[in-house]
Amino acid sequence: MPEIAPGLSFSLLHAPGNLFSSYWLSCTLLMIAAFCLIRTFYKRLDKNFKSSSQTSNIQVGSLLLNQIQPTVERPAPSSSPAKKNMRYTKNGRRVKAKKIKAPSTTTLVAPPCIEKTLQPYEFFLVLDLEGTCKLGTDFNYPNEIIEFPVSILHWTDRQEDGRAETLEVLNEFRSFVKPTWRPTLSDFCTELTGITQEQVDSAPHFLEVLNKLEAFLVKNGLIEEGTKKRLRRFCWCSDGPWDIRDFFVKQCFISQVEMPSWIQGDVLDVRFAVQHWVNSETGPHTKPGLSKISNGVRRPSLNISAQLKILGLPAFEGRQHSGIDDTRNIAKIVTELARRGVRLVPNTTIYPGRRWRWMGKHGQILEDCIP
Ligand SMILES: *[C@@H]1O[C@H](CO)[C@@H](O)[C@H](O)[C@H]1NC(C)=O
Ligand SMILES: CC(=O)N[C@H]1CO[C@H](CO)[C@@H](O)[C@@H]1O
Repeated sequence: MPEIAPGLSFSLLHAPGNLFSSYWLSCTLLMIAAFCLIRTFYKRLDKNFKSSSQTSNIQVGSLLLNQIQPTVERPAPSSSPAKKNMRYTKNGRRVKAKKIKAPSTTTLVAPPCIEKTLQPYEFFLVLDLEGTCKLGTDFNYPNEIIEFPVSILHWTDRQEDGRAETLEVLNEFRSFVKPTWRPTLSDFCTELTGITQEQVDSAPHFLEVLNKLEAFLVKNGLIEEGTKKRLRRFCWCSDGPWDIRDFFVKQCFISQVEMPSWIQGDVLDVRFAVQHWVNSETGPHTKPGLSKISNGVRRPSLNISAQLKILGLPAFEGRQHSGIDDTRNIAKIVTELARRGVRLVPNTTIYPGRRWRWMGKHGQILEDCIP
């Protein structure tokens, strides 16, 4: 039969009533119906597959995010508390930071930040000076430096583009210093700092300590021998602004020496940086440490112990107000800030020419003007 080949329209038009044609018509109709059914079925299947593959993509994405995060060892700046807890436990740290509440507006869809922070400085010189003091005196007193510790921190993973996150102690310097104006320590001072009269009596004077420190910086490749110019980009760090801004500037006046160029410049007040980090994590309305007004600037009052605690680090190691122990604990705080992706740059201006009322001529201390 030649009618077979032309198909449906031919048989409908030309073969009504014909038994054979009606057989083919039913067959064709059945086939069309079957085709339509199969097509609809596959369309549904395809739709389901597409939508399910989309959700599985999301799951894979978040799984990947969770898997990447701990191995990268650095939280996204606005990461969720869940991610943070995971990191702390992985690093075996106490999960103290639970106290820092993430703002309620934090969304879970924060993009993963796996890039290390750009760190413009190569080295960090942490120092925590101890000075003579009397009960009831403040930072306006002519304090003389009695302990001078410095801890050098350097990056172990700084890339060529300046990105880094891991700091390590490179070297330490420590010397006691013999005071000249008031060579006898008060009981209060010894109790506070743990520094004994014998320790300062047998210590070199400030100028000699400066020379030793200079030699130490030369040995570590930070300054040039002779010219004393900076060879590397380093930043001085201290807990609060007092060490260099007050103690060091006063001591230079008393010892009648110019402030060395290698210690001039802005410094990183670690306490201020920690407070800044806390505010950025919790929002500006929750301040764990009350701010104090100092020199017209709002300064946080978080002591070293409180900073360690808020960063989820182990408790203070050593003796509080011992210069070297304070320095080592501050170094840990700086290291932790770096690990958390804080850009470590100076945040405090130092004026080498700062003067106090008791400063007379040629390093003379005017006793009548001491507060
Ligand atoms: C540090 O601050 C905390 C809380 O503000 C306080 O309890 C503690 O006594 C302080 N420690 C020192 C050594 O001043
Ligand atoms: C002098 C200086 O560098 N100050 C900076 C201290 O840190 C705050 C907060 O990061 C900056 O805004 C200041 O410019």
